[in-house]
Amino acid sequence: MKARWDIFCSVVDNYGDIGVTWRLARQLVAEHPCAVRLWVDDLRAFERLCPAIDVQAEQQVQQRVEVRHWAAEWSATDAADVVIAAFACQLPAAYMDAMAARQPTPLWLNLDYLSAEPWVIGCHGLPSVKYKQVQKFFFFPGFQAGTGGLLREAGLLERCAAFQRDGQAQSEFLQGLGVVPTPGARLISLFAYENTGLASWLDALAQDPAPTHLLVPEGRVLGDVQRWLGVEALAVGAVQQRQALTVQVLPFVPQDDYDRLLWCCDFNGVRGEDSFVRAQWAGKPLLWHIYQQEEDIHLDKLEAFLALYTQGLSPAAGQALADLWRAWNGGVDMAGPWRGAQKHWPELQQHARAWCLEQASRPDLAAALVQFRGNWI
Ligand code: TRH
Repeated sequence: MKARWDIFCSVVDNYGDIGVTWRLARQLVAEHPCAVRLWVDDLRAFERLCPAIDVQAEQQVQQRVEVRHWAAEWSATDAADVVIAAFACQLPAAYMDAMAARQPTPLWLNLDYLSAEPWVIGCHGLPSVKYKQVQKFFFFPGFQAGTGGLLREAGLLERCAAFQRDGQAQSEFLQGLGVVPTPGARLISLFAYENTGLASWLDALAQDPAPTHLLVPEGRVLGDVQRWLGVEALAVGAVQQRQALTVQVLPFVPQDDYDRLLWCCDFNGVRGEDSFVRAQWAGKPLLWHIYQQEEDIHLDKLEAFLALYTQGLSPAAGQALADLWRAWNGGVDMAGPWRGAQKHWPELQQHARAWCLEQASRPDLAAALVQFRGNWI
């Protein structure tokens, strides 16, 4: 019999919360004997990643996942076998009572934010708070053994490799987005938050002898792009050229298409949590714009990831990559660090592939969750 899972997602900011939970829900139903209800408080944010969502529906099925609107007014419902509170969201009080009343007691997990910090290994799987007799556990995604791993669907790397080998499939996909890259141009995607360092990077790309086609999905960085171009507005589909740099605005596409975009590009600027992981699965060099947190604690996370990721790179290439990422996240001049990274490009490319394969050799997060439950029972 299928185990019943409830995943609760409160959309706090941006698309990471829904991006991660939607991906997890789909994978659990596709690859494990699980029936999943995904409770989401903001269906409009969800719609951006999954245009089939009916934002008015209290209840609907999408890709075999039962999607429930998590309304402010909670209607009584029974508790599932496994309950996931994503990113420490607060469950409805009545649902917590339903959990406590249920026999057998459900497994209650907090799916935490992704971090490469070493303490994560020691905290993954530990008991957290208790509600009546229901114990909550920490579940930490991560990059190392002893963590919950990363979301990675079955066959993902194979699909990516097949697409990357198929020039025609890539051209057709890009054409579908209105993109016809200049022959020989380096293709870069850019998904980022506002960034004061952007102008210096775009200057460097424009002045580079090699052409670049920069694809910018609609979103927060667009204002900075617009200012650099000196234009009033930038609508989806807009194409602007400055010297060697072509800039094109893309629509926000469904999650699976966003993967294809990352797979097509030579270099991907990503942000937050989920796009950051997807860019790693693309096996291409990447630039991470980390989600800013109070008191700059995100910088510790950045350094922790860099410490792991640069292992296996030569000291010079590791330094160049770290300089680039630090400049980007500091919002400072990118021209020098960008040119510095260019000198190590073949090594950075090879390393991105090796990192991807190394990460893929670990159990994926959905499998780890199912395993955790198996051990708990
Ligand atoms: O949107 P984000 O900035 O989300 C953030 C982070 O997760 C951050 O850690 C968290 O604290 C904060 O939200 C609340 O970045 P992220 O995580 O990459 O999520 C973006 C999602 O949007 C991801 O699932 C990919 C998806 N996406 C598309 O589906 N289509 C697109 O065209 C693009 C650009 C993104």
